[in-house]
Amino acid sequence: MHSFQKLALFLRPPGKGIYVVSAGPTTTLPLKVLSLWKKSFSKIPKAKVILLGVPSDCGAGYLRGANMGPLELRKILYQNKTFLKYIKSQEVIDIGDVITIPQLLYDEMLSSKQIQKHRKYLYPKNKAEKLPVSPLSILKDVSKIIFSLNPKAKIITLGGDHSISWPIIQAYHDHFKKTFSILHFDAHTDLLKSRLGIDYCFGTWAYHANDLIERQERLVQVGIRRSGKTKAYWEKTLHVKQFWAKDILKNPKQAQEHILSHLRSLHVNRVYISNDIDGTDMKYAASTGTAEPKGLTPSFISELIQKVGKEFEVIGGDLVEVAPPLHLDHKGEPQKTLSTASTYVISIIQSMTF
Ligand SMILES: [Mn+2]
Repeated sequence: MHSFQKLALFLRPPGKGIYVVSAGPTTTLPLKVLSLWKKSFSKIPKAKVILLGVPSDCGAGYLRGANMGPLELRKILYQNKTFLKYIKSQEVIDIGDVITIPQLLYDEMLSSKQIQKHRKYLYPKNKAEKLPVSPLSILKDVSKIIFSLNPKAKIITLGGDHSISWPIIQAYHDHFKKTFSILHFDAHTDLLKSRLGIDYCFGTWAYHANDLIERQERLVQVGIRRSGKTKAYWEKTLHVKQFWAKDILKNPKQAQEHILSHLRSLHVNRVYISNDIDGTDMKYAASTGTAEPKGLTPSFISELIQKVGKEFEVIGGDLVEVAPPLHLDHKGEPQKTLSTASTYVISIIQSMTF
């Protein structure tokens, strides 16, 4: 099957990726966005940055809602002048959402009989083809298709919970076989090997990514403040590099320099940026599954992303764990979280286009 045919099966219009049976989200994006999407696949070979939504929160903790991230974030982005400039110039194209059956995570969790059942719904005309059915598995294939159509493309993904970073990182690694580091903003380490028997979820993706990039302090975690183990434990046992929030807050400018000089010391030019919104202090972003106080400021994170973009090649990035239905008892939410998150999306796009 041709790449474009596959994309047409794997993707849905922006904000419409959640596979619903009857009632779905009551609001949608402007028709203009949907008509742009129709032409977007043909523009993949020449685009600089490819925006992709993954409305999946099946890999999250017990508070869900990150599956609404791609739709609600785009509502803000498509009103932002800087973002619209990128879209108009076609430097950034929006190829829509990965089709997501909300109860599924990745195909290895399913029996072949069960996979076959889902194929009947997802791909009624192509049900005999061995196509993936779960959001993480589809995302991996979509990433591979994008890299083969355009090896220079940089994918920015709107999550979804943090598990969505794993298939993109894995696809990049498998396709290019090149060394890269990961700049990871988060309140948590996400370094469990497995959680409740699940290998790939919001609490484990970083463990596997760290192994994939061969450790050596190439996984750089920034903003950590809720962990059952110490910084020394993680750094010693898993050879990651961590910058905890409490140390950063003492002198943010100096911390930025320390993080940049660590990245330089790796002698790896390529950086993937994974931005969990809970790395940010909950004052600015409470609409997320595991919001934490005493975190980083949005300006610290945006500035660092931009500085990294000026010095390194940002090969891909994501913004995850934005859960608009959560913590609405916090004043100004979810607007505050969405506006903070949209600033990050634009910073990541800028870092990819310098
Ligand atoms: Mn995370």
